[in-house]
Amino acid sequence: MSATDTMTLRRLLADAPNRWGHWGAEDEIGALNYLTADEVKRGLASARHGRTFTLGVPIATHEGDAVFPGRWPAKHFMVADKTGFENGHWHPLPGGLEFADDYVTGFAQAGTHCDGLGHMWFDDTLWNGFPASSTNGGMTRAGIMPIAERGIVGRGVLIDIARFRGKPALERAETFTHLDLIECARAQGVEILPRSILLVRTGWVGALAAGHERIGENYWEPGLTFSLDLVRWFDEMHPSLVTDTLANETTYEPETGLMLVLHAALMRNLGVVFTEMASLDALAADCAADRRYEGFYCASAAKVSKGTGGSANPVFIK
Ligand code: UVW
Repeated sequence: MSATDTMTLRRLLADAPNRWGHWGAEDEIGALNYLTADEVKRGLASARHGRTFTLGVPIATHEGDAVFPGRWPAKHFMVADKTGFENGHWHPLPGGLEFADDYVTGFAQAGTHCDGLGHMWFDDTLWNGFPASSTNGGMTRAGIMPIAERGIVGRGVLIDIARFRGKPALERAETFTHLDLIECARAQGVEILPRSILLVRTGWVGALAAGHERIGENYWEPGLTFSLDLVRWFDEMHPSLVTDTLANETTYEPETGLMLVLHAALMRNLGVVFTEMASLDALAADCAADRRYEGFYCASAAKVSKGTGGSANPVFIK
């Protein structure tokens, strides 16, 4: 590339695989099509002890939730509580029942959440070739609803990259590749099978919650980084991707400086469903203790009508 050329996603991904049309012109769930009934049964068979882990992060926390720059934390308001009954604003129901009621507001793309496949795009085209204009006023194509209706269910494999690298959490901008995932799985004694749901732990969400990392100017989180080989590996192995970072990938591709390249290469082009900001630390500690890194993964997103994403509280059963 000459100095005057500008790298773009179109150029970067010109030779990368693309699965538009693979499941028909109307498809809105992409690689979730790979999670068939057989995969659900494979997942169920991998649960041995019945130990259950919920992977959602708390929302509307007092300290302020971690959110990607440009978003703001969820807010929680009490609408009815005991004080309201004491000061006469509320009255007991016939029979004497009183109640607490509340209201929560926040970004669909915050907290532990799944992305609709149309959440990000380039060249005016979303997943499967849907026009970018279909996002206007609400997602009429490739929003969260079809994914929420389907659910994300199968054999989950925890890949604890942070522990593998001997640190509580990866550093800012630290990257890894599919080869690191494979190597880490091997060291853990677990196999990444085709169609596995990969839960990749960097320790980042835990570090943000503990205040060891902050979201500020020049935010750059650690994560998977783009290469053509990585995209081809996803296209051959068909995994779903769950991570404990805000965007499931390192923020900038180190070589080109392009931002969120895997949202384009995996989500937009291959239909890989992203679940972000999962809380994986407790599960990881348990896996390290018993050396079992697989189990039954079951999640779905909130059915936000025309939404770009929906919050989730995935369950992992070992
Ligand atoms: C960004 O939008 C940056 O990430 P997410 O996929 O959570 O929406």
